[in-house]
Amino acid sequence: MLAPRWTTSRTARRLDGLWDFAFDPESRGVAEEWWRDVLPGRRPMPVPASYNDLVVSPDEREHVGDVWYQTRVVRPESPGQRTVLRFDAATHRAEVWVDDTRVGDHEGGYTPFEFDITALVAGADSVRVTIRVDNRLTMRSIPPGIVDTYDDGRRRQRYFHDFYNYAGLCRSAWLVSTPRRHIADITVRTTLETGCGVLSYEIELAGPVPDHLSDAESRTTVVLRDAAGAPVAAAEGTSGTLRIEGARPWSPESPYLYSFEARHEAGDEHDVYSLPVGIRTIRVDGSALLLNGEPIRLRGFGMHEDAAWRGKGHDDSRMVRDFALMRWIGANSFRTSHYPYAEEVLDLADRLGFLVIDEAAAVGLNLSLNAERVHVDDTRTFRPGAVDDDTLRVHLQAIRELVARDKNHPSVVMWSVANEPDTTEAASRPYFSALAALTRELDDTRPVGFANVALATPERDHVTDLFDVILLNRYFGWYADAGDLVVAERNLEEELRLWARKHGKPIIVSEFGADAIAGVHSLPAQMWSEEFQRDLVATYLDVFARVDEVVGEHVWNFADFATMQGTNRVVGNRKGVFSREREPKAVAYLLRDRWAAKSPPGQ
Ligand code: BDP
Repeated sequence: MLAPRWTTSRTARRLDGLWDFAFDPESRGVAEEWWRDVLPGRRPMPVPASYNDLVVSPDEREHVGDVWYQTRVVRPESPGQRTVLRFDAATHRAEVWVDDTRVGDHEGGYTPFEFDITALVAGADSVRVTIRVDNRLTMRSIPPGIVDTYDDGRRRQRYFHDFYNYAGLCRSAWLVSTPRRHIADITVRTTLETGCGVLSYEIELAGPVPDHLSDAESRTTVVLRDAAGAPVAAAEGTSGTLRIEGARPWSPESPYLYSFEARHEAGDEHDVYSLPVGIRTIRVDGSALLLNGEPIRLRGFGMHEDAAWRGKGHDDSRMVRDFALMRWIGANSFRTSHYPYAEEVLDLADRLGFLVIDEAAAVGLNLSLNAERVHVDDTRTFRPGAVDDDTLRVHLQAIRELVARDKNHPSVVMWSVANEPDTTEAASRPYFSALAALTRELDDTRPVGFANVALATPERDHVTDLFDVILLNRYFGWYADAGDLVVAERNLEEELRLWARKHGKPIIVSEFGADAIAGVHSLPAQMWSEEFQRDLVATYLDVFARVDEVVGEHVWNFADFATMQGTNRVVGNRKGVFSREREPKAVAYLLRDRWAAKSPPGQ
């Protein structure tokens, strides 16, 4: 799915700003057809932003169910073109109307969706756009959750993951116009042969072919330009291969981007779309991970889209600060834990040379892990009524949408299909076989993995052999061996060596860390202090340096973040190397000492 871009044939207008907004605590909006008029009790709400921290009533913050957004959109400048209404995300599902017409719906809170509204905007100066956004998580959503309804009708949302269920229109909305016959999708794949970059492409066209058009009058051409805009290769046709002699490969040291320009001409009409492209390869060889044929080591973080007030609302300022801090500390990589991030984040990762593990929003497929927090009588996860074939269908669709959106980003070097599922259950195997098979079918150029939970040790796990890399989330010294770094060090090393022996695949420790309240100090180091967090991270890095199969270290987490309230969280999760305000804790200086010397020059 192509990101909205202005080109000579297209416009892409952000509809961001203050929209009208209303809570619908009694779920009356659909029956009362709220899309037909101004929203009852409307109030202003910014887009993009999560609404939760912008309200002051606890009931509204913890609202479970529908909210409604509405705005008026002036019709596009270019009549006669195709007009598309697009949402970069609506968390977690949405239904959309233009004036009185329902245009469609979408499931899943972190991937884009769009509707062709050409017929609805023709002839009108402006239209009313209304969107119902539902934040409920159920056993049929990704991520899963449970909604309880009390006798008085109040609802409570429970979920199995450790970040706050921020909701709403957290990313941009767009009005896009394109020619009717248009470029609907582009897929590029790159390889490197000695001294030569090879780029294969496929272009999907859609829309009506103008009347009486001969084949000769309809043509598709592509040009690859270097960073200075000079053409370096060209071809004709909707699919083909470009060879680029002396190509500059994309890497963290040199994130060189070409521009792939596709042009389709159909009689008098033409459509142009331009895509940044990095030429690189990524593959697993034994227990090594190779970028452009050379072993690469990932240094960085699991992260969250999270900040005060905006919640998960995309914010270029926060994003730029986050990347600046990652560069300062010497990181070259991050995981989009635990959902696809705004595509702007991947665009910037492409430009700055970060290696991204791109994760589907399948976090919390594990009913036993949080049993004390989210009680369920039967803690088996993979069974009818819990995570079952219906959940799998939603999960597979989430992966289709993830790959469709992100397949062309050079920064994306790996897919993660889930975080901490209960793979100790034999019943998880068919479920994970289906995920691995689909992901490979959609994209055979990137390794596929999932983040393994501590309880699914090499002896107990049922699925790791289905994947290319081993991603491990480990908390020795914190949830296990609490406070004892001597024992933690031993247990960590022993387990890593077991994984290495059993599978002979690259290992990325995709989470490790400790909570530290910024400003709390202790000597000798004790849990929750900045010193303990620093010492625990140092211990892990020492172990990783001794185990050859470890090719990646992602500290949990980049910054403190909001979670559900509870006795094990002190106003959120405090495992950030940076505070929620993005200021460094002591561990940040340790990481900078260990990492920055290894990071690319100029970063
Ligand atoms: C892991 C989860 C992550 C949590 C982290 C923690 O993958 O989402 O935030 O532990 O407990 O289980 O801090």
